[in-house]
Amino acid sequence: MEDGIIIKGIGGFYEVLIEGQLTVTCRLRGRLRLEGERVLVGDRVRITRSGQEGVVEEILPRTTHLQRPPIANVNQVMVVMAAANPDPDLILLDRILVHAELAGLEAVVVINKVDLAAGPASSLQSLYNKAGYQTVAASAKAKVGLDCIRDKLAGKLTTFAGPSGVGKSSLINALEPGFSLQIGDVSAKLGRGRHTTRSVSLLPLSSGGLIADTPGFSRLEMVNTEPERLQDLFPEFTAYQGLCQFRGCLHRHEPKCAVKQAVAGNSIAHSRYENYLLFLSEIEAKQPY
Ligand SMILES: Nc1nc2c(ncn2[C@@H]2O[C@H](COP(=O)(O)OP(=O)(O)O)[C@@H](O)[C@H]2O)c(=O)[nH]1
Ligand SMILES: [Mg+2]
Ligand SMILES: [Zn+2]
Repeated sequence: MEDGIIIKGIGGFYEVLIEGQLTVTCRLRGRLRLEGERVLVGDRVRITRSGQEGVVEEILPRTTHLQRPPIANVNQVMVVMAAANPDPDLILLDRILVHAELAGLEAVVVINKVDLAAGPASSLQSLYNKAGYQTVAASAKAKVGLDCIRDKLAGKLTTFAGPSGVGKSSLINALEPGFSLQIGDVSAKLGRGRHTTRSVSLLPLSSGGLIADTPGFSRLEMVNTEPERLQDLFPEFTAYQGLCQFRGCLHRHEPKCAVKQAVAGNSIAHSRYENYLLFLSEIEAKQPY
């Protein structure tokens, strides 16, 4: 038997990548079909094969399971914002990062279109470096930062996220000759129907790593978590854990709050703190009492 990873599924057939380069078209062993086992793109599987055709004998345990789009074993998200055109949406960026933290994914913040606005790109980079995230300044157009992105993709299964128009498809296309994701306004070019029926597949990079060809976290409601746990999803807050006067401090109106002091002293970015307060109120509004 050989180990592989499912990169595409169409009508009962699965494309399985083995050794990172060879693709084998597989059916499911009847037993798996009967058990109604749902196979996802990203699943690690054990196959038997003759030549280019094979049979999936076993689905290995999943480490993660992304719901929308459905992908197994994603371990990283690249959150893309543009330095300009469109202007960066820090509320959405922080919201995606909170989802990534809760899902246990590594996150990389990519600031694309650095060719349009180098200054704003570098301020965003330092803001997110300070918050504890890896960042890349990139330009799909000027071919900047692509080696750095390839390095961070190697050995991982990555989903891209971010608003439309920031250059996600352009960046993915620029990474590898042969990739050809649609650039520009997809809903205008294809119409809604066709866009929504498309299934997700994984693109293997010759430099190593797999990329989901549709953005992860497509509908972002605030995560379901306890108000007290939201602070754990802001990595730069953890240094102040236990330093506030009140045990169970939510860092809002409480006096002698170490987090608020850190914000006043610019050790925590104001925008990150403001977004923390926003998400906290959203989570509280969802509580059943
Ligand atoms: N100036 C500039 N424009 C870019 C860059 N990357 C993408 N674009 C343009 O931004 C628009 C949206 O790109 P697209 O890849 O479709 O964005 P997506 O919606 O995030 O997938 C297109 O017109 C691209 O040509 C870049 O690095 N610099
Ligand atoms: Mg796109
Ligand atoms: Zn506090």
